[in-house]
Amino acid sequence: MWCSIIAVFAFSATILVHPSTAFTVVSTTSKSDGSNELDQLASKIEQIEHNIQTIQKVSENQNHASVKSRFPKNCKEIQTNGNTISGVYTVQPEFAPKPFLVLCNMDSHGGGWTYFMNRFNGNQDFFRRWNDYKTGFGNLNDEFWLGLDYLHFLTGYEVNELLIELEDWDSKKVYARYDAFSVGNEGEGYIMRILGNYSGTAGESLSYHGGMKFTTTDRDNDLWRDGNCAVYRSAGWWYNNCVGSHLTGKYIKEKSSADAYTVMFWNTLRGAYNIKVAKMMVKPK
Ligand SMILES: [Ca+2]
Repeated sequence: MWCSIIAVFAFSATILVHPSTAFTVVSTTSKSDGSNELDQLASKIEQIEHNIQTIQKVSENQNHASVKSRFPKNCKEIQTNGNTISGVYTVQPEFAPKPFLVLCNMDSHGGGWTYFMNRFNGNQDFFRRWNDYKTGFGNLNDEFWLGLDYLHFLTGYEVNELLIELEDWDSKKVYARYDAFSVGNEGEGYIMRILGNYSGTAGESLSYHGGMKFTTTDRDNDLWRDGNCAVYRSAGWWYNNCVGSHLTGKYIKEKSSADAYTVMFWNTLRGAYNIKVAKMMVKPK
């Protein structure tokens, strides 16, 4: 207890030398001459907490001010700038700390879509842990998951639309479009905090996952009390209790009769049976 208070005080002393911020001075010397010592300590701690909050705000503002990127924010801006060829580009959303590569779809539904998942051949194993889903995996020229941090930077500060393109093993191609989509940050469990109205030909199979946090085998954020849906269904997803669609599910390279809810499926397309292609993309409204 005392050690921790002393440590906080030491931090406050560091804060006080910051030249550009006006903090209330907090003495680091302690007195032992009265019954109000605890009150004084409480008051000092309160002031220190205020100072810490102030410096965090200053730091945030400085970070935001410094993110003036020369890169487009997303594929829509790339398209607006005159690039109409689908492919890999560099983007930097407004609050992203650094630029990163994305795959842009400039052809479907007006173009300007930024992929965050592309699956069509089973080359990537999607049965992965939290950190892989956070940072991304795969290859932008092949199968990939862009990463939840990037998805948050793309959708967390302006509402996007979501486009899902699917194909089953009879070469039937369908799509699902949602007119609003936003994903929270890691501290929020990458919650799918907004999922708007559906339109399309695939049928509505995602709303069951709206409002859910992301779950992996090593991070159980689902609503299933007795277990972890990621362990049970062998992937990472915005599991509820557990699945209404499962586009990160196991890839089976042939038309299969398997019905184990572990495969890549979209319920209103082929029930819980495996499909061949799944692409997920976002674009600011
Ligand atoms: Ca659970």
